[in-house]
Amino acid sequence: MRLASGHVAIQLPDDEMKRILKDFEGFSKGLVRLSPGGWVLPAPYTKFADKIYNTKFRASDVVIMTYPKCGTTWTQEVVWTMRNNPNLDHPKASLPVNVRSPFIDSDMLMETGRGDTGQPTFHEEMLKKVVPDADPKEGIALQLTAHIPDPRTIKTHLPFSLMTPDLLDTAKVIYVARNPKDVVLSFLHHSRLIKGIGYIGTLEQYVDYFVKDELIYGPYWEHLREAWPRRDHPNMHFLFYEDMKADPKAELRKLNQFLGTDLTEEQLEKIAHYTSFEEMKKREAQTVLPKEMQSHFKEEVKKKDGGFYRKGQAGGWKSQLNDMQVAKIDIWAKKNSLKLGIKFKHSA
Ligand code: PPS
Repeated sequence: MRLASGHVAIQLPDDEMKRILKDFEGFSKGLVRLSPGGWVLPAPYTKFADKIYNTKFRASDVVIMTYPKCGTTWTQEVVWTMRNNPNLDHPKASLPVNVRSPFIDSDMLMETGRGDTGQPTFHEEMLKKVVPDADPKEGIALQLTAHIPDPRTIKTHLPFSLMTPDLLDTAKVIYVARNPKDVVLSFLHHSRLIKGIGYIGTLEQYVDYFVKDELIYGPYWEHLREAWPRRDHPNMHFLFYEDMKADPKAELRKLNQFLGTDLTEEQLEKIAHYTSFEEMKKREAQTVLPKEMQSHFKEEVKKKDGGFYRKGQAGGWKSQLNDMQVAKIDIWAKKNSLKLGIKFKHSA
């Protein structure tokens, strides 16, 4: 199938899908691989791809673009708060992050994870509140994106090539990158927690999926390769998770300039505290894992390994990956990071 972006989407062959389904129980609707780029995405992506690609962005939009688990939600909360809630008194601040700041490509994931009861899902209910006459089949996230008031803060895990080519000339983009060794552990946890992914394999196998570019939204390095050369574009802000972790206030100051929000030092100080790992974790049950979504995640994984906010560390991989896993990622990372000229903190 040819997409508006010019990519061709092909269903993964049966034998490959069979192998993947043994480890990822949630991908029952299949996966597609796009050419060029090798992007791996849930098969329902093809239903929404052209609508996402043809989305009209506005000058007041901020798009937060990341490979999964690189600090998207943190950045969404920081940016939404800076632009909409600078004095921390907004009445809707405890709504789910993805309702205030829609995840434009998430319809394919909701499709994949859609449940068992036949009742309207939590997201469908949320959509009805914002857009009463919307038809959820046309895309919940897409319609939320179209209807939330300006200024919009939009999340995507898609790379530049799957978004409209004039994105950067129209809207502001914040690209967030994170050390792949922490990403793999965070993504592993997420893949076990969320039933729509339903990963039941080992860490060892998951590292293999990662370095073979078989996880959704990958290849990881290709995602970065499309963003890194654009880092000096005036509408682009390139952010490292590790820098936010080391000095959130300094990164918020840079964002204040980039966004033109003109916040005071005191406001930035309060927002840095409000968006710290500990504070965001306290709001987890409202903003990312509301009880209405309980059927979408595995309670036993949450109890054992943590919820959406797992550890929130930079370099946490050092106590969790063994030498063999580190070596596999190093070989793969060295080849790619040298080519790109990008360096991550906490790499060794
Ligand atoms: S997703 O599902 O792809 O949108 O996930 P994403 O939000 O990109 O990444 C989730 C990881 O970011 C951590 N996180 C934070 N770290 C530090 N400070 C704050 N405030 C914060 N908020 C989220 C979150 O805990 C996930 O990382 P891990 O390593 O799994 O803890």
